[in-house]
This record gives sequence, C-alpha cells and structure tokens, in this order.
Amino acid sequence: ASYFFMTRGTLIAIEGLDRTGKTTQTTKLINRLAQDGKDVELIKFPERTTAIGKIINTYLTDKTFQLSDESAHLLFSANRWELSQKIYDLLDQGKTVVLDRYVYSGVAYSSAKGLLFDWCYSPDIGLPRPDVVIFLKFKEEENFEREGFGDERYEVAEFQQKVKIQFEKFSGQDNWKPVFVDGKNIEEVGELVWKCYTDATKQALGPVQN
Ligand code: FDM
Repeated sequence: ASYFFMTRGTLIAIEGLDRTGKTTQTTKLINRLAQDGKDVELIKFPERTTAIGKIINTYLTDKTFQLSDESAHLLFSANRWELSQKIYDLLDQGKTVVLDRYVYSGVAYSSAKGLLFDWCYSPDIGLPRPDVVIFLKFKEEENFEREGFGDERYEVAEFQQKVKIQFEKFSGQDNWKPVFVDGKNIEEVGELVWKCYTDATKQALGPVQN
C-alpha cells in the first residue's frame, strides 16, 4: 500500500504601518512562494467585496459616513469571521495562505482611537492563528512626517504614530517577526521577509491554533 501524507499549508500574515511597502512586499512574497512551488492564496483584509466588506469600504472612503468606532471595529472583525472557514479549508488543501492585514491591524487601529485593547481583541479570539506575522516597521518616527499619506480615513501622521504603539503590544507573541525597512531597498526588505517565512517553516507545522 502507498500512503500519501498531505501537510497543511502555512498561514502567513503581513502587517505594517502605512508607507512601509506592505503591498509591494506582499506581492513579492507571493511570487517567491509560487516560484518555490507553493500553491499560494492571498486574502486581503478588509475583504471589501463581501456584504460586510462593502459597508467597510464605504466607511473608509466616505468620511461623511457615520459609524461609531465600536461598530466599525466589530464590522472589521466580522469581516475576518466571514473568511475564517475559507482560510481553514485552503490550509487543509495544502495551500499557503497570505493575509494582507489581519487581527493585528484590527486591534491596533481601533485601540489607537481610544477603544480598550482587550475589548478590541475579544471578537477576534478563535480566528485561525498565523504561523508567522511579518510586521513591517520604521525605526525612525520621522517617517510619519513624510509626504504621501493618502486620503482614506486613517492616513494621518499623528494617528499612524498611535497605531504603531498599539501594534508593538503584539511584539511578545512568538509568531511576531518585525522587519525594519529604514534605509533598505525593496530587494533587501524582500530577503528579510523571506527569512521570516523560512524560519517559521523550519519545524513541522502543527494544527492551526486559535
Ligand atoms: N483597518 C484594517 C482597520 O482599521 N481594521 C481592520 O481590522 C483592518 C483589517 O483599514 F487604514 C484599516 C487599516 C487601513 C484601512 O486597509 C484599509 P488597506 O490595507 O489600506 O486596504
């Protein structure tokens, strides 16, 4: 008899402050995983095409749209729950799943507005836990003063500073891998991101914890 062992895929989350090149690095990582023979799936949060995602999109792009901070927070969390079974299914099929933003953005952005950190975290408890969270960050705070922040609701320098402080509260988690982007080019950051991934997958992966 022959036995076929199928291992589950790896769950990777990419988080980052605005202007750290998160989108560029996500694309790069996905291409490299594909070259490495992985069957890769990208899920971007917020996933703006679902029923809840459409409300979130309106909230983010239309500053006249009224929603309490708590309601907005719960919608972002609900949007992740909409996709949670899909994430488990993809991993079971052996796919490598890359999440562009996840729980950590959810908690960091809402607690930066003044909501309690633990309250923000609660609705996300039980979601699939990433094997590795790659966090793109600046060492230097002056980067927030640079031009180029966009027009969406949260793209304001002082607010970004507050978000950074909240993100840092996750730095004690063993799946948390910071990558400093200051003074590095796209290739150099890409190498560091890849190393985070390879380090995380050196050991056989157990079940996705939640
Ligand atoms: N954002 C994103 C939140 O406030 N909470 C969340 O749970 C998530 C996933 O939405 F400003 C914020 C972060 C960002 C905005 O994200 C849209 P993208 O990556 O720019 O689309």
